[in-house]
Amino acid sequence: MSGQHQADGTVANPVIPGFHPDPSVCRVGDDYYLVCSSFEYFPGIPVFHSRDLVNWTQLGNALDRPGQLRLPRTMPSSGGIYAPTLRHHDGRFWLIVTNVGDGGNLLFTATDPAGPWSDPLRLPGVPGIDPDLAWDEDGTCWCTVAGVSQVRLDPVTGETSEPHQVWSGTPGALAPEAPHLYRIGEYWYLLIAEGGTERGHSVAVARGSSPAGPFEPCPANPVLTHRGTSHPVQNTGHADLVQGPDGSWWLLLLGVRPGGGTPGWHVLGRETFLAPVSWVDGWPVVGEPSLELPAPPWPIRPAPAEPARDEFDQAELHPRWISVRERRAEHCTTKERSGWLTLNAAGSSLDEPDAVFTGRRQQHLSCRVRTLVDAAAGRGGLAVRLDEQHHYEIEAGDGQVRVLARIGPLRTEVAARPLPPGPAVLGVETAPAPRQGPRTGPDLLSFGVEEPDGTFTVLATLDGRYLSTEVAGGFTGRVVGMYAAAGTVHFDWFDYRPQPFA
Ligand code: 6LW
Repeated sequence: MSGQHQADGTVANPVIPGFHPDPSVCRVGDDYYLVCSSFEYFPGIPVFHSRDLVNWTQLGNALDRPGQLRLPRTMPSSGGIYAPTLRHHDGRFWLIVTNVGDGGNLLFTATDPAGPWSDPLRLPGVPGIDPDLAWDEDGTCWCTVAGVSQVRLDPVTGETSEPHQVWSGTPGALAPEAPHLYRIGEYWYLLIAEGGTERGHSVAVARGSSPAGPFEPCPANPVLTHRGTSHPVQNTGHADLVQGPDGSWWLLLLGVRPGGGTPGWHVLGRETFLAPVSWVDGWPVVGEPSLELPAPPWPIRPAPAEPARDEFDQAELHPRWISVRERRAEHCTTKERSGWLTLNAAGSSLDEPDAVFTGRRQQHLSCRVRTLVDAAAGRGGLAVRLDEQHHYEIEAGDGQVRVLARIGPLRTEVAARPLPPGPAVLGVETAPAPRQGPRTGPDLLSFGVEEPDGTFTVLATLDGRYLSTEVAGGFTGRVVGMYAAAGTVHFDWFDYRPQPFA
C-alpha cells in the first residue's frame, strides 16, 4: 500500500508508488478518487479511493471491457491511454481521456467510480491531448487541452464549440500540457505542466475572471519544479489541485525517484506524489513533495494491508493485474484449473505486442517475488517488463529453467540449468546496486529457483539500468508478472513482498 504514517509524524511519498503517472483527483464529500494513465495495458485507468489523500486503495479499473478500450497491436508501447481527468458533477463521475492509438478523446461516465463505467462517447471536436473538464456556474462545460486550447463541450452529445487558445504557457517553456481549470474564490485558475515529462518538468499557473480567459500568469511561475536540483524526486509535474478535509489545498502530481550514479535511472515509472499548497496574494505556493512529507493535520487512516500472495482462487482477477493490450479468456483465465491462473501463449512471446503476460506494477525499489509455475505443457514463467524490447525473465519449460534478457535489439540467454519435472517456484529479488562510482546502475535483479527447502538458488543477477525509462524511453514503468511463451502454463500463486530499502 501507499503513504503509511511514520513514527516521526511524516507520511511516505510517493503516496501511490510505482507506475501511476498523470494523476487526476476529485473530492466528493469526505471521499477522494484518483485515476492515472495506463498506456498499453488492459484493463486501463486504475481508480483509487482515499479518505486522507495519503492512503489509497484501488477500487478497480475504469476501462475493463474491450468496447471501452481498444489497444491495437500496431500501437507501440507507451501508446494508448494518456492522461485522464476525473471530475464529479451533477451527481455523476466524468472521466475524459485520450486513447492515442484508437479513438482520440473519449468521455466516460459512472454513478459509482468503482464501475461499471459507460461505453465511450467519442469527442472528435476536442482538439488535443490531456483533456480537462470544468463546469461554470451556468452549467457550461469547458474542455481544456494541451496547447493550451479550449472548447465548450456538451458532455451528453459530445458537440463542441470552435477551439480557441487560452494560454500559451510561460514564454520559452516547452509543451504547455496537462491543463486543469478550477473556480477558486473570485478567480478561475488554470494549472498546467511545462518542460516535458523528463527532468525539465514543471508546474505553472495562471488566473482570470472567466473560464475562457484571458489568464494572467503567476509572477512566480513555475510554482513547482525540481529541474537543475539534486532533489531525490525528479521530473515533478502534471499536477491536479484538491482541497483537503480541513479546507487546506494539496497537489497530487507525478515524480520519479532516480537511483544509481549519474545520470540516475528510474525504474518504477512516474509515481503519484502529494505536496501541500498555501495561498499568497491569491496565488498557490506549492510546498515540497518530499519523500518524508509532514503528515497532513487530519487523521491518517492506513488502508488494510494487501495480502502478499494471490492464490488466484477468486472468480475474477484483482484489479491490480494488468495484461498487454488485451486479456482474452482463451489466453488468460482462472477457470481452466481451479485456484490457478492459466496462460495460453497463442504463439506470442514477450517480444510481441500481443504477449500473453499478466502482471502488477513493481511498486518498491526492493522487492521479493515468487510464483509457482507448472510448465509441463508449455514454456513460461516470471518476467519484469518495461516494454517489448526491455524485459528480463526466468522461464521454465522443456525440462529446463533459463534466465533470458531482452535489451533493445539484443536478446540473450543468460543462464540455464535442468529442471526436474513438476511445478517449480521461480523468483526474482531486486535490491539497490552497491555503489561503485558514478556508473553504478539503480538496482540489481537476481533471478532464481526456490528449492524445496526454501533456499533461493540464484541463476543470474542482471543490471537494472536496462529496465529503466532513461534507457528504454516511454511513459510506463516496470510491471512484474507471469507469461506464457509457448503452449499452456499454469500458475498456482504469485507472491510479492516489499523488502526493507537499504
Ligand atoms: C501526458 C503528458 C505527460 O499526456 O506525459 O507528464 C504524457 N505529462 O501530459 C503521457 O503521460
